[in-house]
Formats: sequence, C-alpha cells, structure tokens
Amino acid sequence: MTLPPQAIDWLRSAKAIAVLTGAGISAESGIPTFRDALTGLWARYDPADLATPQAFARNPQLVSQWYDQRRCRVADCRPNAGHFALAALQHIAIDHGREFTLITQNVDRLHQAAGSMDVIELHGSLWIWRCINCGQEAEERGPAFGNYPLRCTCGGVRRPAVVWFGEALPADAVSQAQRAAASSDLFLSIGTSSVVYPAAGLIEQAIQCGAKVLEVNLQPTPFSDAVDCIIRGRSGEILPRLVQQAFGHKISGQ
Ligand code: BV8
Ligand code: ZN
Repeated sequence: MTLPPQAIDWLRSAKAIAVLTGAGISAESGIPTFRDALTGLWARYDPADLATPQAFARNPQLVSQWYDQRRCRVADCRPNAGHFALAALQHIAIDHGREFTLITQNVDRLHQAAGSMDVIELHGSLWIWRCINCGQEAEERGPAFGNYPLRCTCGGVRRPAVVWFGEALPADAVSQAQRAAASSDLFLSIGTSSVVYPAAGLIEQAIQCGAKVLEVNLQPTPFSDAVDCIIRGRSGEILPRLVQQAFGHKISGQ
C-alpha cells in the first residue's frame, strides 16, 4: 500500500508532533482491545461494567482477578513494530530539535518497553497496584497473585492503578496532554475508537488548534470526517513505513 505523500511531507516538516494511541496499537502484540469480545471466563462480562469503582466495591475479588489475568497476559506480550516506530520517531524528532509527545490510553506500558520516553499515561497502568487504605503504590511484575483481592501490608485491599469509568484522570497527565495537542502542528491518532472522553477530546482540540490530524485505524472513527488524512490499516505495518519513507529509518520489529 502506498502511503499518502502529504503524510510523509507533514512528518518531515512538523515542528511539534503529538501522538494519541489506543488499544489498537497493542492489538498486533496479542493484547485484545478493550472492546474485543472477551474470551472464556470473561465472555459474559462487558468490560465497561468491570472497569468501574462500583464493580470493584461490589466484587473486589472478581475485578482484581480480571485485572491480574490481563496483567499476566500482557507480561507475555512484546512491543510490535508500531510501538518501535513511535519510539524511533521520538528520537528522530529530538535529533532534529523538534517537539514530540506520546499520549496513550493504554495501560500495558508496551510503549515504554519499546523505548518511548516520557509517555503520558492518561488511564494509568496495569503494573501498578495501589492500597485503597494507605495509598501505598507498588509495581507488580511477578506471577499471578493467586488469591484475590491483593492485600497491602497494612491489611488494606489493593486495586490496579488504572483510571476506571467515572473516575477522574490524573490532572497533570491531562494538562500535559492538552498542552501538547494544542501546540502540535501534526497530531497522529493511532488505533483508538475515539469514543472515550476526555482522551478523545484531545483529537478535537488538535483539530481546533489547526494541527494537521492523521488517523491510523483499521476502522472509521467519529473523527474520520474531520481529520486531514486517514490511513486505513494496521498500525504495526503503517507506522514503520511512514517513518522509513519520511526519514529513511528502517524499523526492526523486535
Ligand atoms: C471521567 C483503563 C469524570 C481501564 C479506560 C465527556 C467528558 C468526560 C467524561 C465523559 C464524557 N462522556 C462520557 C464520559 C464518561 C466516560 C466515557 O468517555 N464514556 C464513553 C464510553 C462514552 N469517561 C470516563 O468515565 C472517564 N472519566 O470523565 O470522569 C470525572 C471528572 C472529575 C471527577 C470525577 C469524575 C474515564 C475514562 C477512562 C476509562 N478507562 N481504560 C482499563 O483498561 O481497564 S478506557 C478504555 O477504553 C481504554 O483505555 C480506551 O481508552 C477505551 C477504549 O477502548 P477500546 O475501544 O478497546 O480501545 P480503543 O478505543 O483503543 O479501540 C480499539 C481501536 O483500535 C478500534 O478503533 C480498532 O479499529 C482499532 N484497531 C484494532 N486493531 C488495530 C487497530 N488500529 C490499527 N491497527 C490495528 N492493528
Ligand atoms: Zn495499605
């Protein structure tokens, strides 16, 4: 597939690039997107029903187990060429003295595993678990917890440090992301269904502030008619091609 030449030109000439990623960029790493039909045990649950403070209050054991299973599944996954392409793009932007901000809705930290720096995590991380009693947070990289819910040394229950529906996003992450969207001259929206707010509002903000907006997605989104350019397809194939054609930089997939 040939890439739209204007997308290559914008990438080459952009002074400030902002990128928003969703679950779609991790799909090729083997991580089901939030809305993919959940397999097996979880098939009868709607993720939006599990990813809420009410669900956790009602059944901390079930919700903790769901998140721990997702955590263990991600532990076996590796970044794909799409993640590596964005990490390479950040280094190229820095070498050329340009602004680059990566904003993600994902909680898998595959961007960081691929080498991206200063990633803005709007929805937290599967790897960090927080005590709801004393607030202590710790990264959990080990095997499945075994019994649920996870307990803190203070005896309190520990929850995944992700942002659930109905919960406020970290204020500093939101303000940093909004500043980057507002000051970007190129905004890449990658693999997100763009229906969850306030994250999706960043796309609106980039459009309103006059950035060129490029959508990379398998499917149309509510913003498809408003963006400047759409590349339909897999981000793991499109992003490395974009970086290579714009800068001659070959992305290896591992
Ligand atoms: C809040 C972490 C208020 C947990 C997630 C307006 C303003 C503000 C809020 C709202 C609003 N309207 C409605 C709301 C409420 C709500 C909301 O947006 N609801 C939606 C459903 C209508 N928002 C909230 O509740 C937010 N909180 O606003 O609180 C507040 C304020 C102050 C004080 C108190 C309260 C919190 C939202 C965050 C929820 N947490 N994740 C977890 O992971 O378990 S959201 C979760 O779903 C993901 O993080 C992601 O952001 C979102 C969408 O998931 P998916 O659809 O699976 O993933 P994605 O969107 O990325 O879609 C996959 C895409 O990839 C598809 O388009 C597909 O085509 C594409 N794709 C697939 N494969 C590929 C690909 N593309 C390219 N290549 C491929 N290979
Ligand atoms: Zn505690």
